[in-house]
Amino acid sequence: MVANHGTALEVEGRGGESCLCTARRSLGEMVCGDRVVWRMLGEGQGVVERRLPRRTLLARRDGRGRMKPVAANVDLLVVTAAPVPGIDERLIDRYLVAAGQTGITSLILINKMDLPTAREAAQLARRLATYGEIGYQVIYASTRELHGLDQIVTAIEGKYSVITGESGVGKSSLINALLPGAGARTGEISRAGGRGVHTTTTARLYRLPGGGAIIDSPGIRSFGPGPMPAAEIARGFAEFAPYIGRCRFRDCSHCGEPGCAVSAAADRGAISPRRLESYRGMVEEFGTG
Ligand SMILES: Nc1nc2c(ncn2[C@@H]2O[C@H](COP(=O)(O)OP(=O)(O)O)[C@@H](O)[C@H]2O)c(=O)[nH]1
Ligand SMILES: [Mg+2]
Ligand SMILES: [Zn+2]
Repeated sequence: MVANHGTALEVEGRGGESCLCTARRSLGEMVCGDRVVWRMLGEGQGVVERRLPRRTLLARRDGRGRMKPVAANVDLLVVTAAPVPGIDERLIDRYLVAAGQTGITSLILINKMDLPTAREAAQLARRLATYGEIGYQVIYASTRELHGLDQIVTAIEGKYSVITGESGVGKSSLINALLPGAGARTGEISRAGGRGVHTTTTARLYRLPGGGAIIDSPGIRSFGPGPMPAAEIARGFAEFAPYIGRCRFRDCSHCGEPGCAVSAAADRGAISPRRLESYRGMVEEFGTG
């Protein structure tokens, strides 16, 4: 499924033929990337008969605490951030945990690298070095100056990816830079808030020329995964792995218990204290014990 327009589902066949289908309630909540069995009824119109099982499902909590699907069946999450509107590592960490939980690999894309000075860029690279050290690919790019795009193409080629991140970081601009003619709508940064005005309202899947596809998603200011046990959140922090099971208490949540091997590792700089802080924030907010 290419896009869910609410009253209609836009689907695409193997041959690239696209079709608008009526959304039937019995199908349940449908999301971009869903694979469906559908039938053409007339010119560009059809009906979705059923949804196939999902290989992965990236979901988030909405303001009311309900889970909202973001994208289905993707292999790769491109977590995007930019010096404008600003980089929030805790938000990045949340995406990484949510993706890991459903079996999606993540990479981090820092866009708008035409904005910082060389000195600021070096500072930024130092600030984000942890991600590279723990095994995430970090790509620095500028969709405006078409810089770093070759690395992105190599990373996403042949895969199904979803691009997420705050509004205004340049997700839709990236789609347009990768796929001239895609026509993804982009927004000017509003002077008041420094954020892009709402332009992408529904997620949309774009096919890549070399196979695979990329899903553009609307910007969400605060991303939260669903409730999960602390141990599962900890699994989303790959660098904790060598210390798990080495704490004094078997059910240690690494939130300040005595004899905690994870805290000790942070104290001696073997893991980033900033990441531990981020983990603890998530346990407080989403942890179920
Ligand atoms: N300076 C700079 N601005 C960019 C870059 N990429 C996108 N923008 C601008 O950022 C704003 C938001 O872009 P958009 O693609 O709509 O962001 P989205 O909300 O993440 O989809 C637009 O004004 C773009 O022109 C970039 O690499 N450098
Ligand atoms: Mg957009
Ligand atoms: Zn511990």
